[in-house]
Amino acid sequence: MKYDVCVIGLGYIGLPTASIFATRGLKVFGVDVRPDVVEIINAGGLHFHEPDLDVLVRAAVQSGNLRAGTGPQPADTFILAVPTPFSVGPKGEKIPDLSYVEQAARGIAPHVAAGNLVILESTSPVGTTELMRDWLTDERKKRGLPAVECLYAHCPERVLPGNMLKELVANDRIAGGLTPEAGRVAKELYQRFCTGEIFVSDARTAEMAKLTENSFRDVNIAFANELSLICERLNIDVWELIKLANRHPRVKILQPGPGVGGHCIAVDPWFIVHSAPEVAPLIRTAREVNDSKPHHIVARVKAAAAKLKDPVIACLGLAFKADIDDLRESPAMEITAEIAHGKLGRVLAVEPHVKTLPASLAKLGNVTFATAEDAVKQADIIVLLVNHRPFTAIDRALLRDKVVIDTRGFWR
Ligand code: SAJ
Repeated sequence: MKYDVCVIGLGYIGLPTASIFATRGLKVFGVDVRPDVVEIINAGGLHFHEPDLDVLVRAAVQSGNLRAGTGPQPADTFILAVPTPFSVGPKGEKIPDLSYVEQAARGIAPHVAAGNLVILESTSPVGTTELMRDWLTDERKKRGLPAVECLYAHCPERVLPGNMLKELVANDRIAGGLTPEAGRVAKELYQRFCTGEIFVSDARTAEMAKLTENSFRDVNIAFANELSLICERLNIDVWELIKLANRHPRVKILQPGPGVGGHCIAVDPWFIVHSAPEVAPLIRTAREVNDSKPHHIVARVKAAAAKLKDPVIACLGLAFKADIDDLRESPAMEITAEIAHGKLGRVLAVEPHVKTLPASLAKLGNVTFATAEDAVKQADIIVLLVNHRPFTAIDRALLRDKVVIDTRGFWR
């Protein structure tokens, strides 16, 4: 059977994208290297949490328009939505790891036909769409298959974890073609579900636009984080300061916190730095400021713990941001682990969005999973790491006579 769309990678982006195309009547085949993920999806289930996504996936599978498997199938359009992490080089430099994109491009090579549209959705360094085309072409040659003319485009996603379904439909998008025709055809495809405006551009600009958006945010959060350090030194409430400064009509400072987590903002700026290191000192420094923030919080906890005998330390929140359950690349996890590892005290870890203590913390020995209420009651030091909504229920009277390190300005 020939599909309309074949989506490679059924993670945070690939699965919603595959599902939404399927619910709009296209025949979609989803591919993932993990057989357990394929099985869950074919049963109409979901292997991670995102509000309302379960309903969409179930509808897509039940309609018969979405099937998943571990290998690609022929289709008119192929969409690559695989991870693009970085690896760390010998001098600590961050090097984009494009191995998943290469694997996916080579994997679809035997299945493409002339005129197919091949889209890279993964956030990628400038030039990756061209590499994708080259890997695909090379793989066909290696296999003795005839060369085929395909259309190639980069169409980055912009959805915010926690609000994905709305943003997937409503956000404006960029369709960056290696040729103008590729951009135009990609635009037509996304118009199937996207109510936002779709701008056609070239692939390199589209790649850079995505990196720029997340770097913009990273640099601005770094500004807020640097202000928080300055204010601590000068004994000023940074949240009060930012609130006042933001009353200027052209000032919009973001919020300081315990660091920047997630798989996007803390990663993508490094792709720019890697491509043009000599001319990206600001973007690099912002990354360094944000990456240093967790260590600064741990130093504050250490100083407080040193004044107490056998302190109990409550770490409130483990996710990388408010009201989600995603613990990966989370500064809150990093801080909690560092506190436990440094044996600063007995640690009570609180995360209302997960059921058990993550294994990486459990193995440290001195960390116990607790409810917010128990942790706050028992602790001598309370470290607020994530501004989760359920924490508003904490009785503020319980904070009295305790050391409170509020990294988000939650209780000010
Ligand atoms: N953070 C702060 N202060 C702030 C805002 C955020 O410390 O004022 C922290 C958060 O706590 C979190 C991190 O930054 O640790 C990132 O959170 P986020 O909500 O800003 O962004 P993500 O990583 O969930 O999603 C981002 C979004 N990009 C932009 O807003 C420019 C999203 O639209 C992208 O689609 C996504 O990256 C992605 O996939 O690239």
